[in-house]
Amino acid sequence: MTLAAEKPLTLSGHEIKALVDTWARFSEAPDKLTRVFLSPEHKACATAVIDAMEAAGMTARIDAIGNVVGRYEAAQPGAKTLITGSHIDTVRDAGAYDGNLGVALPIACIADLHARGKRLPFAVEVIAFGDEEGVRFPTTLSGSRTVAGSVDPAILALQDSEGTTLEEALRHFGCEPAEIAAEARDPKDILAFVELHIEQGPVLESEGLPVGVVTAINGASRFAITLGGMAGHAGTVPMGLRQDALAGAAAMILAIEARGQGEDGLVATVGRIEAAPGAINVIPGAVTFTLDIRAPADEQRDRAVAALKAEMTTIAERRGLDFAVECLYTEAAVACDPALMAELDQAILRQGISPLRLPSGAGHDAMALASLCPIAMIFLRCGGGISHNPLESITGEDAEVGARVFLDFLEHLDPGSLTR
Ligand code: HGY
Ligand code: MN
Ligand code: MN
Repeated sequence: MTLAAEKPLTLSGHEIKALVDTWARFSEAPDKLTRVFLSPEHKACATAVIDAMEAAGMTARIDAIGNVVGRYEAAQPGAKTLITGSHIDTVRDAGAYDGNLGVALPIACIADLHARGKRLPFAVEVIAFGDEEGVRFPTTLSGSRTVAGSVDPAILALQDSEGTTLEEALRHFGCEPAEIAAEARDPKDILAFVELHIEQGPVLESEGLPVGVVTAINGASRFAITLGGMAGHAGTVPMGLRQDALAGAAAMILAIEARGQGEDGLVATVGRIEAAPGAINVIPGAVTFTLDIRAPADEQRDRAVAALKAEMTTIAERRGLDFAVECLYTEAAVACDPALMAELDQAILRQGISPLRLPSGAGHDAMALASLCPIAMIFLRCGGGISHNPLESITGEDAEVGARVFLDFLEHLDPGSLTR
């Protein structure tokens, strides 16, 4: 189903939710939603997003890094551009609304403007970023960093688990990597980046509010930790003579958990672990596991990383294990722009809702755009605060409130009122 441009969008939240639900069918598996960067399902979803953008009166294209870029021109040529959007790649066995709602909802708002023949004093770009989750390649935010002009060309050589490089995947997707640098926006042309995203936490639901205004986004670092021990016979090697890489990893994982539990605001997660050779009767000789660590303040996160590296080194030495830590990604905490937050407060108040301010524990493409322009985020309530889980849910009613707030924000925004 695409948004019907001939039937002006009534800002139906149910239509927005239904659009996201149709995109959820583009998955690598029929029984769960998994859509990784530059996959066939990413391409299929990108095509459906283009259809929705064009039905809403926008021009749309796939850029050199695989983002979908929809554009709704301003009333006057030469005006600045406000960028919005979010990501359409997902984690494994994902919920449907993480990222994707932040693409469908602005498209619905543009469709409403288009149906009324209304143009704004600025252009609007809705971008469906292709790589926010960083599931396929050991990097992330490559789409938003490309737009911000901060992407590292070295990522082209990164390989996925099949050995395909990001460059090969881009070419297969129909992109020309040599054109990535030219996708960087000129800061003087950009007004702001405003992202709508589900909260992925329980605060709005506990406050009985459909939307909220984000104050800041926690910084995050991701690591791959590799342990080398000695594979051996499970029946013959005495416990005291083992160099068991998996038991060593277990000790480290408990130390990671204890550090996160011991500090307010700090969160630390081991999301993936692989042990080799992986036979029931063989002492694991090699283990790789991931660490995702976040905090509101960068110095708190850096202190925790340094302390954990020291603890894991001690554990490795005590157990006779080789130990290596590779940083895959790090992104500083970013603050949202006060002038934009105030505008969003007003838009929410005009809908008769009290504007709650809240931080984001989750990372977002907005972190990467913060180096280009002022950023802000609107959070939408999600059921039980559940996310990164197929039980993730929203209501059509809340989607409609989100669309009314975002459209109101767009129609009241005076480009001259924004600093920077
Ligand atoms: O990990 C995150 O916070 C985001 O979902 N990529
Ligand atoms: Mn996510
Ligand atoms: Mn997300």
